[in-house]
Parts: sequence; structure tokens; C-alpha cells
Amino acid sequence: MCVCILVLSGDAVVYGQNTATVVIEANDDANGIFSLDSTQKPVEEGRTNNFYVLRDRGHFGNVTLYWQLFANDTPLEPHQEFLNTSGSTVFRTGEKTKPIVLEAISDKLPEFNEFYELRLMNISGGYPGEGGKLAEKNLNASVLIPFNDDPFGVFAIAPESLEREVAEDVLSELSHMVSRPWKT
Ligand SMILES: [Ca+2]
Ligand SMILES: [Ca+2]
Repeated sequence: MCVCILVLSGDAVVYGQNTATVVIEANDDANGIFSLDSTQKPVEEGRTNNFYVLRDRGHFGNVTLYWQLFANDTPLEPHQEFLNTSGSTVFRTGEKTKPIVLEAISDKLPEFNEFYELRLMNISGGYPGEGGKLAEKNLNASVLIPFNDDPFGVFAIAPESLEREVAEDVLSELSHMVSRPWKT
């Protein structure tokens, strides 16, 4: 630290010109270690939900996080099921958490529960410091699109007719067994 006092003349001392310079070395992980809140959450068709990226350790510098949605380890195509299937979010100095907003597209198709995976893929930026880093774990979260557009309605008639067919089969089998003694 350097403190300078400028003396003009005689007894006069001017404190207004004091200069203090303090240099703080950037600590390890000054730009932060980034992970994803891995709580599984639903995103209903036509709605949004927030998945939170967390910044641990230092919170200095602007850092950009890149994310991607997957289905069975295959990246989703743009606009497949979700309005955005990949993207980025920027942390500014001092920010400790930021949401990734996922919106499921309302496609009017009857569908059962579908599971997807949100992953943090890459990271860039961070100064001063050695750059933001991805955590060694908790880089993904499970995303559920709950069943929608009445998928059970399509199958509502099938169990009834199946039951009736079984009943008729049983009935004919019974009548066959009953009639058999008369034929032998
Ligand atoms: Ca869908
Ligand atoms: Ca649908």
C-alpha cells in the first residue's frame, strides 16, 4: 500500500490529494466453479421452468456457460420438443446463480412422460483470474415433459374390448369342455 501526502508550503497539508493503491492478487478459482442444480424438474408443454446454474468459490469476472439438451445421449435438434435445445447464459461479476429457462413446445401430439437431460457443456471468460471452471460433478439435470394431450384417451377402448374377447374365449372354452362329454 502506498499513501502519498503532498505538502504545499509551510504548515499547510493537503489531504485531498492522498492516493492509496491496493493490489489484491486474484485467488485460486477467483472466477468461480460452476455446476448445475441437479434436481429433476418437469417442464409442461407450453410452459417454462428454470434450471439453476450455481457459481461456487470466487464470483469475479464475466463468465459464459454453454448448455445442451440430450435425449439418450444424443443432442436434440433445434426446436425438437423445446423452444431452445441449446444456448448460453452469462454470469457477471458478483452473480452467484443464473437460470437456464427451458420451454417445452406445445405440439398437440399425445405423448407419455418423456425424459431429457440438460448438460453444462463448456465455459469461457473470467478476468482477472485464470478463467471460470466447470465443476467435476453435478453438470447435468433430468428434465421431464409430463404426459400431455391425453395419451390415455387413445387406448381407453382397447382394454374393454380385450376383456370382452377374453370373456368370450373363456365362455366358448367352457362350453366346449361342457359339451365334450356328450361327444365322447
Ligand atoms: Ca412433445
Ligand atoms: Ca404433446
